[in-house]
Amino acid sequence: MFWQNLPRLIDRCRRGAGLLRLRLPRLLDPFGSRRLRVISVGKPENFGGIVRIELAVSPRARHGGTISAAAAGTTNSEMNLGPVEGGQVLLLHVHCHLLRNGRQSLQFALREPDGTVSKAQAFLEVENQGALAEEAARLMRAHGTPLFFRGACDASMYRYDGHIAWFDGPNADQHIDDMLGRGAISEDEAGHLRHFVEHGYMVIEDLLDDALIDRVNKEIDDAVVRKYQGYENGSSQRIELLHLHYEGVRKLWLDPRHLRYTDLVFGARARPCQTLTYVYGSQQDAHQDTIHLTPFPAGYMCGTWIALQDVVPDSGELIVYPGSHREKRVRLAEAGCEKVSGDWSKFVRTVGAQWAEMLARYEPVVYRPKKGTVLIWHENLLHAGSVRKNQSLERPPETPPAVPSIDCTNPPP
Ligand SMILES: O=C(O)CCC(=O)C(=O)O
Ligand SMILES: [Fe+2]
Repeated sequence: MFWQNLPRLIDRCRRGAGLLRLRLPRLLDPFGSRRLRVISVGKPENFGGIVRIELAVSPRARHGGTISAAAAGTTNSEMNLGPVEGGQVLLLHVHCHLLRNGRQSLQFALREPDGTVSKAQAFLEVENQGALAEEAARLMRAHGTPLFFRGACDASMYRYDGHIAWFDGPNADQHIDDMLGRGAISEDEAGHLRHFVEHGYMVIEDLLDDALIDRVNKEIDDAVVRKYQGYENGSSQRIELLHLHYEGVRKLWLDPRHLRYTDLVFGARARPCQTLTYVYGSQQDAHQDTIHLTPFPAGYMCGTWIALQDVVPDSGELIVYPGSHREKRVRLAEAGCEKVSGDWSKFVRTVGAQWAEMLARYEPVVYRPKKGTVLIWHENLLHAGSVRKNQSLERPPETPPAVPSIDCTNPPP
C-alpha cells in the first residue's frame, strides 16, 4: 500500500537517497547556495594567449556588489574588476602569458555590500613555451598589462614599441641568411621569406593538392545549399569559422604545408585562429588587418589566403599593395575611434581616411592565382577585394589567419 510505504519514502528522501531531494533545487536554481558561478572557461590553445571566462552572478545577489579575481602563486594578481549586479553574466579575460606554465587555479570573488563573499574557481592549463612567449610576457610585465580584464580587449593595454619582429627590422636579410646557413630553411623558402620582408607577402604555388581542395569545395557547396550562417548564394557575404563544422576545411586550416611558412615568419609555432570563406569576391575596401586581428607583439599575425580554384579576371580578385606593410599600424586607441558596434561611419572618417591617404603611395597588384596556391600576407599589408565586374564568377578563397601569441579580437571558441 502506498500510504503504508510513505513514511519510509519520506525518510529515504531525508537521508539523501531520493533523487528528488538532491537534484530538484539545482534544476530550479543552478547557483544552489552560491552567488557566483563559472559558466565556461576557454581553452588557451584556441585563444592564442587570452583566455575567456564567463561568470554568472546569482539573481539573488544584492545590488552594489563588486567582483575580484586572483591567481594563485602569481604576484600582484589580485584585482578588483568593478561593480556587478544580480543576474549579470560577466565576460572576463586572462592574459595567460602572465601566469606560470602548468595547471593554474584562478579564484573569483563576489563581495556584496553586506560583506558576504561568494567564491568560484576555474582551472587553466597554461603552456606558453619558447622565446616569443617569454618576450610577450616580459613586455606585458614591463608595461603593467593587467592579468585580468573585463569585457573587450583594447590595444592600449599593450606597449607595442618595445619589440620589433625580425622581418620588420633592419637585419631581416641577415636573419634569413643565418637560417639558410644553419640548414633550417631551403633556398626556395629563403626566397619566399625575402619576398615577404620586401613586399609584405609571399606566394607559394602548387603547395596544396587537388584532393584536399576538392573535398573542401564539396563542403562549401553543402554550406551554400544549406544557407549556412544565412549565406545567400551569389552574394559577397563571408562565411565564418567553417572549420568548426567541416572536417575537410579543418584539415586544410591545420595543414602543415602552409603552417610551415607562418612558423618560419613567426619563429614560433603559428596558431591558426579563424577561417573566413568567400564563395564570391569580398569587394572589401582596402584595409590593414592589423586593426581587426591585432597581435601582440606587433607583426605576429598573418593572413593565409588559399585559392580553391583558378581565379579569373573580373571575379572580384584580391588586390595587394606591395610595400604598404611598412606603413604605420593604425589602431583604434590611437586613431581616436571607439570600438564599432553597428555604425561604421566614424571608423571610415578616422581609420578609413588614414588608409586612403597611405594607399595613394602604392601600386595595386591584382592577384590571380591557380588552384592550390597559397598567399601569406603581413598583418599590416594593405589589401582589398576588387569589384565583381562579372557577378556570376566564383572566386573562393579560404583565409585562416595565424597568430602565435595574442589575438586582441574575440577569437573563436
Ligand atoms: O579575399 C578578399 O577579398 C579579402 C579578404 C580579407 O580582407 C581578409 O581575409 O583579411
Ligand atoms: Fe583583410
